[in-house]
Amino acid sequence: EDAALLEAFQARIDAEDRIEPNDRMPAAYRKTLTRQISQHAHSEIVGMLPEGNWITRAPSLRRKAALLAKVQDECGHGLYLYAAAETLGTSREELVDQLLTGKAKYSSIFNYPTLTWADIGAIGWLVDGAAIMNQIPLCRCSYGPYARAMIRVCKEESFHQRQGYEIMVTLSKGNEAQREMAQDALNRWWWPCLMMFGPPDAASQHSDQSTKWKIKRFSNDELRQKFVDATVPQAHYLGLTLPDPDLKFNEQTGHWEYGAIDWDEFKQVIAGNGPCNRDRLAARNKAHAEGAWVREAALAYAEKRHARKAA
Ligand code: FAQ
Repeated sequence: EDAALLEAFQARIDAEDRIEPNDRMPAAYRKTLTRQISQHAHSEIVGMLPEGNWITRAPSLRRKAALLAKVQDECGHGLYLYAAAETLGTSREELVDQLLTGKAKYSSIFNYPTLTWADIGAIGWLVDGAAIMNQIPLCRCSYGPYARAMIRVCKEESFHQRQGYEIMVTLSKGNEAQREMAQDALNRWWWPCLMMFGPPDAASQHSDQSTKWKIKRFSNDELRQKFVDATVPQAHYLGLTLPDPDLKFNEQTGHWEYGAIDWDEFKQVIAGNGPCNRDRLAARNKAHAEGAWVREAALAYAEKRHARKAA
């Protein structure tokens, strides 16, 4: 790519200019953003599945209405993000195809099962909590359509997080069985949530370039630490114990230090071998196949209208 373009582009980035769809941009910038935004979209869509599993079993009408709204929000985020990714030149059909054929990644976290109602609390509290930590800085991402999408998405994620934490508060103030259910959910979701932030900085292949291009404003490890620091006191407020014997507060740094993350587990999940990877892809493929008639009908209708206008 020509050096003058790269230099002029970097100067715009350094000046905190927003890059818009019709602007000239390096091919690698387009590629890495298409990758990140589409993976993010896939995560929202696949992310509907673990929680969707509990809509019919929510313990009250109020809980059901909130969960239903949350899962619908996730669908909206996915569609919003596909639209943002499309502004970079790859069609939504192609992006969805990459998900359905297993070529594209989506967040590792959605390959874990939701075994009890407390998992709905833990997902809202921890998974959405982690998502917000990662997405607030993306509101200042250099690519305009992605940054603008994140503003609305973050507002909704913050409702999701509160919804989840409130479930955890209710369960942890409940009877012994409810407290145990809350603790068990925390035990199972804690470590996978720390993995959501991606590999450690030293192993993060995209970080340097994405930081230079101001796609990323904080490193994977920095965001993970912010999440731990924000979340540990919340767990203590609930009277729950974090499943990490090495967790300790460092008075000097003011940070909570955590134990070693099992990066082998992370690699396995990303490679398609997590507890639910096969189920998740099968569910998305089934839904896509069952929706074929809707896409065909919409297309036929559009063609008919077009023909009528032409006549
Ligand atoms: N899972 O070089 P890096 C949500 C991949 S929140 C799977 O560090 P990067 C809301 C990475 O893609 C979840 N793969 O990469 C919700 C790359 O592979 P590639 C979605 C992961 O891009 C809540 C390789 O590892 N949020 O959905 C993961 O600089 C509740 C090397 O990594 C976003 O997507 C992982 N956890 O940093 C919905 C946020 N981590 O592409 C429903 C936007 C890394 O070369 C219910 N994304 N990989 O094949 C980002 O901020 C970044 O892409 C990172 C990764 C931070 C995730």
